[in-house]
Amino acid sequence: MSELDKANVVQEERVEKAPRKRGCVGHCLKFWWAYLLAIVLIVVIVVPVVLLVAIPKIAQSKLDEAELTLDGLIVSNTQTENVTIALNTTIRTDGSVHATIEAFLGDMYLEDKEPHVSFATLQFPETTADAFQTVNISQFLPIENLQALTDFNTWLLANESFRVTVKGDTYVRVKGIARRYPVTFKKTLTLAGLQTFKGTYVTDTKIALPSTGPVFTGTAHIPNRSVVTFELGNATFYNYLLGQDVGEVYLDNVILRPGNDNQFFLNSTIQQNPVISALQEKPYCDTTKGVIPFQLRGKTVFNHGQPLPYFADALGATNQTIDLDVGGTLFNSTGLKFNCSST
Ligand SMILES: *[C@@H]1O[C@H](CO)[C@@H](O)[C@H](O)[C@H]1NC(C)=O
Ligand SMILES: *[C@@H]1O[C@H](CO)[C@@H](O)[C@H](O)[C@H]1NC(C)=O
Ligand SMILES: *[C@@H]1O[C@H](CO)[C@@H](O)[C@H](O)[C@H]1NC(C)=O
Ligand SMILES: *[C@@H]1O[C@H](CO)[C@@H](O)[C@H](O)[C@H]1NC(C)=O
Ligand SMILES: *[C@@H]1O[C@H](CO)[C@@H](O)[C@H](O)[C@H]1NC(C)=O
Ligand SMILES: *[C@@H]1O[C@H](CO)[C@@H](O)[C@H](O)[C@H]1NC(C)=O
Ligand SMILES: *[C@@H]1O[C@H](CO)[C@@H](O)[C@H](O)[C@H]1NC(C)=O
Ligand SMILES: *[C@@H]1O[C@H](CO)[C@@H](O)[C@H](O)[C@H]1NC(C)=O
Ligand SMILES: *[C@@H]1O[C@H](CO)[C@@H](O)[C@H](O)[C@H]1NC(C)=O
Ligand SMILES: CC(=O)N[C@H]1CO[C@H](CO)[C@@H](O)[C@@H]1O
Repeated sequence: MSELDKANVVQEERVEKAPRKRGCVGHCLKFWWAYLLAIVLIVVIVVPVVLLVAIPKIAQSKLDEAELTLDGLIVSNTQTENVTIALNTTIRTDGSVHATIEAFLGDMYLEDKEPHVSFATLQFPETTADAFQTVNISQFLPIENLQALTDFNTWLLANESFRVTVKGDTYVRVKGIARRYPVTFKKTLTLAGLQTFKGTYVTDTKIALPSTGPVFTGTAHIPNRSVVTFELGNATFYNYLLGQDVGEVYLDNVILRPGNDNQFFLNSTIQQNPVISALQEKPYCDTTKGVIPFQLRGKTVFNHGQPLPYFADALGATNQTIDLDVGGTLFNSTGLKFNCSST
């Protein structure tokens, strides 16, 4: 590019710039109403869009990202028509938003059972969006849907793990903004189930032989796999031996707890003949050395005289196998020893 050309370019630029400035002033003065209109439009449309659309969206997505964990669940004062329910929960967020989530009613239901029917409605207190906070709830709960509560107990009892959702409509207040924004609190928790008390064993077994029939007693050790504490009371079970109903098993004053070796006195009536014939059958007469598997299935649950169908029917939905050393107990208690029958 020659010197002259460069000068021309500079010249051209100058020539072009000057009228633009003048034009703007003129333009601005001439179209001041257009600029005013633009500012008004920003105030009237953009600000409300931020306030009404963007913030609620952010509030909802921050709430959706928050994590809820259940640290403890206690069901106590269990009566036929009501219970006291207590939950200790932790809510974790990224802590980036200064907001308050208003108190709300949260419905709890089994996530994997359709249709979704609430088994408990809990009053969740006002919370903040802090990075870490514990929310503990304790409330009296009238049983509004017996079937839903029974289903929850059944799943808790039978499954290795299962999912529960807490859902409620509430409002979020963001610091510095007067408006409250509607949001939906919806969290799905995965809870450990009791696996039909798999691993229960009975120690200190004894057999008494009163005229009314054999009475088998012992100490039941029930594993605690879940975070739940349940006040059951007095539970009665059907007792099956090789598919045959042979008596009843009683567990008194049962309060199931986590973080505790759940030990209960076990008392049962068992019919003599089916047990004696089992003791003479293979594999119980040789391989298992008198240890026989029994199936227990819930029959009734009474707490201080009140029937608790939501526990009884849950315990009645599945059979739980426990191995009892009947042969050894009988030998220790009575000196009787049975051999394999020849037939
Ligand atoms: C909640 O935590 C408190 C304090 O550790 C404890 O006393 C209470 O039993 C817990 N409740 C539940 C439902 O886990
Ligand atoms: C709870 O239920 C029992 C019956 O199961 C009833 O007698 C009692 O009055 C109920 N308690 C309340 C506070 O409603
Ligand atoms: C809730 O219970 C936990 C124990 O699980 C306890 O550490 C915490 O202080 C309790 N929080 C409130 C707000 O009571
Ligand atoms: C939980 O247990 C119930 C009852 O036994 C069963 O119907 C259901 O499919 C199980 N659900 C899961 C998620 O394991
Ligand atoms: C429990 O076992 C008994 C005896 O084997 C059987 O009749 C019954 O159908 C079983 N019940 C369930 C729910 O599996
Ligand atoms: C065990 O059960 C039998 C039969 O119901 C009953 O007679 C007995 O009193 C019970 N024993 C104890 C210690 O509960
Ligand atoms: C369980 O039954 C026994 C004997 O009938 C009774 O004394 C006790 O109060 C009952 N316990 C509960 C929690 O109902
Ligand atoms: C029977 O007695 C022996 C010796 O005291 C003991 O080792 C065993 O555990 C007892 N068996 C039962 C089932 O009580
Ligand atoms: C089982 O066999 C032993 C030794 O063989 C014998 O002493 C005992 O009497 C037998 N028991 C019965 C119930 O027949
Ligand atoms: C399976 C389970 O959670 N077991 C717990 C039961 O409670 C004891 C404390 O008594 C814990 O050590 C176990 O981990």
